Order: sequence, then C-alpha cells, then structure tokens
Amino acid sequence: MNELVKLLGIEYPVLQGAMAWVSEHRLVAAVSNGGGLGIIGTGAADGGFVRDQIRKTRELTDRPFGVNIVMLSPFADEVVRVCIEEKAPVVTTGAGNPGKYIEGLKEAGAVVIPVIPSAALAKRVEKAGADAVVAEGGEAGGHIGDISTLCLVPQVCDAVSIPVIAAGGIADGRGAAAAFMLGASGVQLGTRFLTAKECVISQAYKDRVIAAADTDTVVTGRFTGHPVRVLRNKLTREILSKEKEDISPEEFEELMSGTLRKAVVDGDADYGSLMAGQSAGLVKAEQSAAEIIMDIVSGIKEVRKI
Ligand code: TUI
Repeated sequence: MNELVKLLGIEYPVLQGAMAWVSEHRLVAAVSNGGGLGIIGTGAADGGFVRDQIRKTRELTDRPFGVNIVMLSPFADEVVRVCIEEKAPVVTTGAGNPGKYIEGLKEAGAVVIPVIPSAALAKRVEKAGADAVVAEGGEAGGHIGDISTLCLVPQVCDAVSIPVIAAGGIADGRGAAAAFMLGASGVQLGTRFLTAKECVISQAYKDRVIAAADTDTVVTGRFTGHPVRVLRNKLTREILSKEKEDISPEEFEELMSGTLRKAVVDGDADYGSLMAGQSAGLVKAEQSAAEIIMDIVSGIKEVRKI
C-alpha cells in the first residue's frame, strides 16, 4: 500500500496510459478489473463519444478508472464538462497545461493527474491543485516532451510534494522497479497494453509492436512543436523526407490527419500512424490485461530480491 494506491483506490500502482482510438472501454475495464487503473483515451473525440465510453466502462467494472483529456483537442472544454457531469473518478490530461480546468474537476470529486514533460510544469499544476502528476519522458509513444524518463522523474520528485507516476520507456517489472528507485509512487504504461488481448486495435498494429526492435521508433513533427513518436514505416519515411523540404506545419497536420485511425481501425501498417514508445522492443506477446499487470508486479518483486 502506498500513497498513490490509496489516492486512487486501486490494488497495484500500475496505470494504463491513455491512448486515443486505442484505450476504449473494454481495455480500460480489463485493466481496472486486473487491479490497475484503466484510462479512457479521448484524443480529439467529442463529448458524446466520451460520455458513451464512461457509461460503457461502468457497465464492465465497478472499480475506479480514468478519462484522459488532450488539451490540444478542439473538444477539450466539452470533454471536461462531460467528465464533471458523469463524475469520472480520475481525470488525466496531456499535451498542454490543464490549470484552468483543475478546480472544476476537483469540485466534481475527480482525482486530477496531469501528464507533464518538465519539472516547471509539474510545479505549476501542483499549485493549481493537481492531486498527482505523471512525469512522462521522451521515450514514450505519441505526443512527447524532450527529457528522458531517467532524468525527468527524480527532478519532478524534487520539485513537487504530490505523488509522481513515471511514464515513458517502462514495459516490465525492471523498468517499474527502476522508476520506484527514482522516487516514483507508480508507473504508467501505454505501449505494453497495445498488445493486451482486450485491446481492440488491428492485428497488423499488434504484430508490428511485437516484432519491433529497440531502434524501430522515430519522432515525426518536431518542427511543428508537437513531436510524436511512432513505429517506423512507409508513412514515416515519406513524412521525414518531407520534413527536410519546405513543408508548413499546416500541410504536415493535413498529411497526418486520420493516420492513427488508419493504423488502429483499418490495420494499415504501412500508411497508418503506429504510435508506440521505445519500449516496444520489450513487448513480446499478446497477454490479457490482468496477466500484464501481474507480470509487472511479480517482475518488481523479482528485481527487489537481487
Ligand atoms: O498527451 C500525450 N500523448 C499523446 S496525446 C495524443 S492524441 C493528440 N490529439 C490531438 C492533438 C495532438 C495529439 C497522442 N499522444 N502525452 C502526455 C504529454 N503531455 N506529453 C507531453 C505533454 C505535454 C506537453 C506540453 C504536457 C504539457 C505541455 O505543456 C506545454 C504548455 O506549457 O502549455
């Protein structure tokens, strides 16, 4: 039992990172039923979609779960309102400063946990009332910051007195144990859950994650200010060569629009955005969410024996 487990009302300090299009109600409920915290990924979805996801999750679990709100989404205001109305137990945020939303969410009873890429932002959200933070290093998949997990986590732990959850590059008990050594109270994993049996993404996407080696991810869109880590494929080869030419951020966003859906739903492993972190090389098989959580927990105990 640590402070984070108590704060969230969960069994193990293992959170499933929110993934747009990927972490929908079935995966979320399976993670929460397995003793961790499942988190609904909302990406750029509207309020109606999110309300439906919250209700469907509640049909599958009576344990706590989270909803993630992407600050860059045009529907962020609406999704915050839905989280308040539906009384989401936990709300995490990403891709921006959620300061203006924290008070309202907390008044509705939510535990609010911003994902932050720097110690300065951790301090700011603590002041605004955040209950905990996820310190996400640049090894993570999707939209990322600059600092590595190894350097970010202890600096965030020094900067704030709320619990710190480590994310980015963690896929097993060894990474989780290392995060605890850095001062974290919990870990958040996205990539490892991509291949969960309850994760409904295309088989082609899962197969690419399982086949991935350590060097198989690349970062696209650095010049737009919104860098995104994905598995290398035909799309990234074309995109990265276009980035060297004179392409505007708007043209870039246009090229990337709809590509995550292509990977997740259509199973297009060549021209879809296969968002994944550098830990993809550690992901070897499809397992149930409960098995993944127990593997991490037993892996932590294994390392602690040494
Ligand atoms: O949010 C993520 N990863 C994501 S979100 C996403 S889907 C998406 N949808 C619409 C537009 C863009 C992406 C795919 N992957 N991770 C958490 C995270 N947050 N990483 C980095 C940050 C971050 C960056 C800047 C958090 C705050 C921040 O603040 C800057 C500022 O001061 O406003």
